[in-house]
Amino acid sequence: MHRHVDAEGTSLPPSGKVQGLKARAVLVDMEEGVLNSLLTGELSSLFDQTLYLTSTCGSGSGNNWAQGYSEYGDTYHNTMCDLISRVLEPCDSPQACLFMHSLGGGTGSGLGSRLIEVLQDECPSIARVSAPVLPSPASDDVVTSPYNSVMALSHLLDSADLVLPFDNARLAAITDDAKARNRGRGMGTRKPTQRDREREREAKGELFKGMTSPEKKKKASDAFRAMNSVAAAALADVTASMRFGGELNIDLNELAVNLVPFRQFNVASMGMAPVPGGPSPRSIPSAVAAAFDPSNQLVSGAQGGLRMATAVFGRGALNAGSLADGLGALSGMPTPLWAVDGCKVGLCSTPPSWLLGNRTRPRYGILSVSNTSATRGTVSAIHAAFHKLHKRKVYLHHYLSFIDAGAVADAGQRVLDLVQGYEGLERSGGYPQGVDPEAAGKVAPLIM
Ligand SMILES: Nc1nc2c(ncn2[C@@H]2O[C@H](COP(=O)(O)OP(=O)(O)OP(=O)(O)O)[C@@H](O)[C@H]2O)c(=O)[nH]1
Ligand SMILES: [Mg+2]
Repeated sequence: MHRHVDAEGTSLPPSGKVQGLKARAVLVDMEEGVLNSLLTGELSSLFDQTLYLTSTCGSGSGNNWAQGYSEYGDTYHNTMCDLISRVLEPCDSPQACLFMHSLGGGTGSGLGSRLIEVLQDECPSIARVSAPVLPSPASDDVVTSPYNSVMALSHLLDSADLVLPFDNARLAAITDDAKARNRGRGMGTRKPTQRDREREREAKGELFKGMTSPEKKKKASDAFRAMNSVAAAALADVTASMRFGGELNIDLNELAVNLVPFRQFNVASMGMAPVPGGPSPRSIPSAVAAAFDPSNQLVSGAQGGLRMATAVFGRGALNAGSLADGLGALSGMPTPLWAVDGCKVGLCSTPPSWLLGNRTRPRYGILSVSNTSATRGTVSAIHAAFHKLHKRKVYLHHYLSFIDAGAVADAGQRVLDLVQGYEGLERSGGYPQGVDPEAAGKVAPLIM
């Protein structure tokens, strides 16, 4: 994930004392100002100042997936290939790439989808793990986000090996809870504050009403900063065994194999305990149980459903035995017979870092990753928002400047097929269409 470098940024051999680190990362945004702020901001020394892609006209993709995917995707195809080879060639054994992008706008969703496909074409053996941010109706300022989300998701279903989404609604709820907790107890008895009123308005989707543009920007960037720290903490857990030692290592490519029993169901949901700003669990079993609890999930409605595959990452002061005790929490979830033993366990000896909003560094932390049919709820909400616009052809003409109407309709159908695929899985007890449970050996009883 990093290169060892000296003070001048020149690469050093991977063994030996670490003097400095450069992320093996490529930064992409079609708005030049956004990239400049990263390359000159607090974290600038972490990035290679030559591994980036931006547009020379610098105006973004206009919140239009199709512009990002088609126009910028075509224009910058060769540049993307070049960046991929420059970042991967110096690696001894590259295994996986992690893509962090939003699905609501035009660049992260459109050019992001295209970049994953370029990697798939150029280096098919490298696992592609996407960690997209799903828009939340309450705080989203992009009216076309339902189109962008469906277009991007339909591509990720085919091009990513594993999709680990973050739902902005969940990230906002977690950071709001942390703030309320920090303000102290007695929430029920005190007068509502300005922030409480804002949360109420957020819930009704009115947060930005009546605000001027700079006010909106400031509000959104403060909120995003806190929400991004939750997403960063989860990704730090997922990648912990690539950066620190521990008893049981899980690489991203292994995760992508273990969590996807059927190619068409490649979306998994994460949960953490503690969440940033949340209470520290009292014991390891309670931490494992909390990591599967709805209040600690990073995607809405991800609990319940049929559990097809699970990974549990433990970090800090715990060992395989203490973690195994906690895994009893899984036994309450409906599971097809073939998935009963399907829990991948990772153990990293370094505890999670000091989380934003926590007074003390947790001694240990758990991250759960579950591939369950409950993802149906999230996917179906994305499809419903898309369908509301698409059936009336609202905003469609913007997309038709870059792609044809059939591509939009096909993407909607692809996402709807996924929803129906989950329903079929639940009906059959864990066998997708095309797999006959009788022929596969036994009818699958559910373990409840
Ligand atoms: N969690 C989180 N969500 C964000 C952040 N910035 C934007 N979003 C969400 O992402 C969506 C908009 O995507 P952006 O990333 O702003 O758009 P973009 O990919 O730059 O695309 P264009 O601006 O159209 O070129 C909306 O749903 C926002 O709510 C952020 O820093 N954190
Ligand atoms: Mg942008």
